[in-house]
Amino acid sequence: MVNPRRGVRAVPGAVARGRDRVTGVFQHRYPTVAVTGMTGVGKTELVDHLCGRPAPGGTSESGSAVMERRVRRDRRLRGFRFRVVPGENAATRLGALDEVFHDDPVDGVLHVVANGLATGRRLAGTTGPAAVEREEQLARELEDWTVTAHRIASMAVRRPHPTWLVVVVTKVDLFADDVDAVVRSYSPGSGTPFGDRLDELRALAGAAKLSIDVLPACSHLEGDAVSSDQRDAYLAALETRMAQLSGHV
Ligand SMILES: Nc1nc2c(ncn2[C@@H]2O[C@H](COP(=O)(O)OP(=O)(O)O)[C@@H](O)[C@H]2O)c(=O)[nH]1
Ligand SMILES: [Mg+2]
Repeated sequence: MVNPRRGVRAVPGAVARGRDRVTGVFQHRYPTVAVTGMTGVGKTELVDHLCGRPAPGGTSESGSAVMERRVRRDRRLRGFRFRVVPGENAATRLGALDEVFHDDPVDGVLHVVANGLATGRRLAGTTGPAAVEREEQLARELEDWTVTAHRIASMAVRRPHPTWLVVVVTKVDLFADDVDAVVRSYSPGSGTPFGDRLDELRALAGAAKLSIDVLPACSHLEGDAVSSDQRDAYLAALETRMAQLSGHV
């Protein structure tokens, strides 16, 4: 069999430049998606579901702190590349944010939040230590979002084409009766601190440069508040929206 790439590589000059252009087109045919959010919100499990398989080995393949994952061929988001940014460890995290939002900017962003339930505690005990811990986690979510939102804004203003952001409100099995209200609290114009920062981000980037969606999700079921069909429906809706946003339908 002839290796077409090797054949082209042997030809210098204009043809080689043409090849670079073609390679560039090929590389950009499938969207890249940054996955951000603090540790424990559910980034890894969400990406496992979207890719159709668990993480290979569990460590970074690229030698950086960013964990690269590609969607399986038979999936709706075939070819999509996810670049998961670690939520903890300030130094590597800032480098990883630079990588996905500056050095090699992504096409879209999934920012994952969990309604203050990064550790997975149920909402049931709304008094005492659990409630305090949840308040702390909500504050950390907000801090994490503030750092990330700045990076997204500066990426969006620099680029000629629009960027998309989906705020993924996950772990909805832990607050199944409140999903709509919680999704609203993470939405633009909601008047919450998170919503205010979204509004600022949109004002900074410009509405034409940045589209914002907020979608519920669930990638793991604790108890039976959410059925597995319902979970699959949440994930399917998220995939459909990402495909639309990427013109990949
Ligand atoms: N109840 C519930 N737990 C979840 C969900 N998604 C993830 N988790 C759990 O939350 C913890 C952190 O998830 P992980 O994906 O490792 O978070 P990451 O640190 O953001 O990558 C794990 O124990 C997961 O099983 C969900 O939708 N519902
Ligand atoms: Mg993880």
